[in-house]
Amino acid sequence: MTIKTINTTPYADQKPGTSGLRKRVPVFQQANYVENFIQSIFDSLEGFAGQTLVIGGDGRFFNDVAIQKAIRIAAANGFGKVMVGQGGILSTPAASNIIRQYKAFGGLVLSASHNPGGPDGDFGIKYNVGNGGPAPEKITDAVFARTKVIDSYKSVDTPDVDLGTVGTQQVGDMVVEVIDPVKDYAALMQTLFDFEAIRGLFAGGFRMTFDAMHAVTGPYAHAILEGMLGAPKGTVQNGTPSPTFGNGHPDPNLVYCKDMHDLLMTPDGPDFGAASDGDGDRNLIIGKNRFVTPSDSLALLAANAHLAPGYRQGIAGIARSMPTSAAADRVAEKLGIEMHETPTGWKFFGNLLDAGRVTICGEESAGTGSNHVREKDGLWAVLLWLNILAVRKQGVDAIVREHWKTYGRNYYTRHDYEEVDSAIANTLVDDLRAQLPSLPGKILGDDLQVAYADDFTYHDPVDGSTSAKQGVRIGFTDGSRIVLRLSGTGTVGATLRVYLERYEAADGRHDLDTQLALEPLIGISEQLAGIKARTGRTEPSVIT
Ligand code: VG1
Ligand code: CO
Repeated sequence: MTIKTINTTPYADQKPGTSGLRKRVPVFQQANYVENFIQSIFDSLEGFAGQTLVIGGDGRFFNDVAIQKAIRIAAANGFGKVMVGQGGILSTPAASNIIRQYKAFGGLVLSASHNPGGPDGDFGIKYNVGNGGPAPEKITDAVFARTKVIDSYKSVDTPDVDLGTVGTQQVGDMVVEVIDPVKDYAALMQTLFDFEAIRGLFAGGFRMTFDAMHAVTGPYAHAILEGMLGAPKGTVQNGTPSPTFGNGHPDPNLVYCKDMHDLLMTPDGPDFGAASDGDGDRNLIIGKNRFVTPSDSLALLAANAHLAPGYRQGIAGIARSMPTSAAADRVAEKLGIEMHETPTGWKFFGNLLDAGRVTICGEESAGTGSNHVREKDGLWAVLLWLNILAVRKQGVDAIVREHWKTYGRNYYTRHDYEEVDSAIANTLVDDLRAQLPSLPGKILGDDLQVAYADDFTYHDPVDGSTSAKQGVRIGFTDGSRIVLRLSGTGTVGATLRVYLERYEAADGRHDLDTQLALEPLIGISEQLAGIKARTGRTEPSVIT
């Protein structure tokens, strides 16, 4: 088999964001765009000769094309084996598990997650390291530096690999093993949760609806919920992955899952609703008459994890991304365990999980997970919820209310302004940063006093690395908080995210409307940042 070295010219825009490189599909379709990026990843790594690379994606448009390119480049660069999901499918948490279980060198996850797919939608490529988690910044920085100067890539001349059948094939000197995308993941879930108890729950008439959003969790949810756990057929909706996600937007939030939300608010609706995103790492949880915010869900899962067999010994610690509400902090405090605040993006949890300092992690963006893999995991969260419901024999609403009565409630919302002009968004953030030193001590709104105002810098306690400029935080003396940052996953213009939080004590009022409860903070954020005046928007594009 001859290895070809093909000349190429660099692209200037291949900087990985919060979770890999994400661009519109036509950008990825440019000559050598995929090749340059994948070769730059391999050029930034050492010691993979003869080792295994895992490849899988969420099945979106262009997945099949990119996988064939990735396999050829991997063969030409000297990997010994590629493990790829049948049909090119692996959810992000399943890919993480395969990397860990088979001690692979690393993996390529082909996904733009919750972004829409299709010829005009988004595509993405992310590299995960040997612990199964997203590459740390040290590697993504090296990859970006390499993309700016790359002048050739390696490939082999072979026909496309047949991804339709499980089994092994040969590409040059490299073995390609097509694997069942669901089997190992389902087996892992079985070690963590009390499947017997959950089967009992369904057998007792518990009614659930799960929306796979035409994305990657369909096959997993069919196999686990309807197959292994005995949920009635039809529990899983939109369960066949489609390259365009059924022309939908596979983001499990109250905008794109509004119908499910409304169903759960009706008296004869199901007991429990859940959804996951394009690549299967996010989760939305809605109980009968109770939407659970992702920040609350993290706190609740941490407080109740010991009810599931995999966490019976208790949890070592909790980590949350900085914009995530402090609800989990109160649980950690009560349990007397470590609590960590990290920048946005799952890659920052890896070191803490590897060091055994935390067991459960979460983000306000509907991501929760544990040390079972090194990615957030949508179905894992759903199964842990089901395990808790089965053991506690209470509904979601009752459990949430009890939690608030014990720990207090962190009212929480996020306002997104999408596709804002980048220059305007950057100036807005710069101007806000400039105000920060003058804010502490000031009274804003009617009566809120600023306790601190800074741009978050993270010091990784495990490897000592520092990540600066991770988002503006303005904290108030009553525990309220405003956070503002620019998204690192958008593909057009800038997305401005404003995160608002207010704490209400255990004996306080837990039944306020969230947007009303946070109105004073919404006003202050507007006063400080001038979002409406600068962007011309009258309201956020998405409220979660
Ligand atoms: C967003 C979320 C972040 C999440 C990231 C990847 O990033 O805020 O919490 O980790 O998406 O999730 P950003 O930079 O746009 O705010 V996923 O499911 O898109 O891989
Ligand atoms: Co995702």
